[in-house]
Amino acid sequence: MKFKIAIIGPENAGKSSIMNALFGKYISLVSEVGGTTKMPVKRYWGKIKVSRLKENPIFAEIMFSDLSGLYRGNNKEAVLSKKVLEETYKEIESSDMIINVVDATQGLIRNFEKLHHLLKFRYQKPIIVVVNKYDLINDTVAENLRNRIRERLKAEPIFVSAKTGDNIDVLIETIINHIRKVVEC
Ligand SMILES: Nc1nc2c(ncn2[C@@H]2O[C@H](COP(=O)(O)OP(=O)(O)OP(=O)(O)O)[C@@H](O)[C@H]2O)c(=O)[nH]1
Ligand SMILES: [Mg+2]
Repeated sequence: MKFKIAIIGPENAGKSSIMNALFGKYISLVSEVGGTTKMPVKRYWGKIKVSRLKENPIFAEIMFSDLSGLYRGNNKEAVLSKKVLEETYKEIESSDMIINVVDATQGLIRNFEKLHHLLKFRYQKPIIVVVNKYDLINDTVAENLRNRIRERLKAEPIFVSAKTGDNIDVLIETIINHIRKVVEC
């Protein structure tokens, strides 16, 4: 079975950097300028065994899709061209799971709070919340952000740094556990 994971988040949050960290190689263009990723960058990651039955093994073939930043800060104006926006939404809709990336230096953005709820409740998408750029914030800011995400999104965030590689192993483990849970139920 195929299993597609979409990486969403605001412009410049480090979505492509996370994609590259997950693959351990430079797949998706990274730059300090917002709006770098245009069309979805889709790659096959690998397969994992999702059924424990020896006589009937089932494998999930995992694809990641790194998407364009949907918003710039709290700006509600569309920052994408119609074609890019359509492709981005198509990817989100057809995905089996979402990674919602929060930029640690920006905090939780209202637009993404709404999108998170829409995807979770209307589209029934399992979502992993990742706070990136962990290396740029101190413990107090991290604790406040963790509490805010728990309260607003009812989710337990994973703090990572795509730049230093900090906690990317935890993210990979969480992704795999989530896939097993989604597939098994
Ligand atoms: N300090 C730090 N910088 C990071 C981290 N992750 C990404 N960056 C930097 O943040 C900037 C944006 O990174 P990208 O990976 O291109 O971000 P993106 O979300 O894909 O951006 P768009 O495609 O433009 O929406 C780059 O300058 C990265 O080097 C991180 O964990 N820590
Ligand atoms: Mg990008």
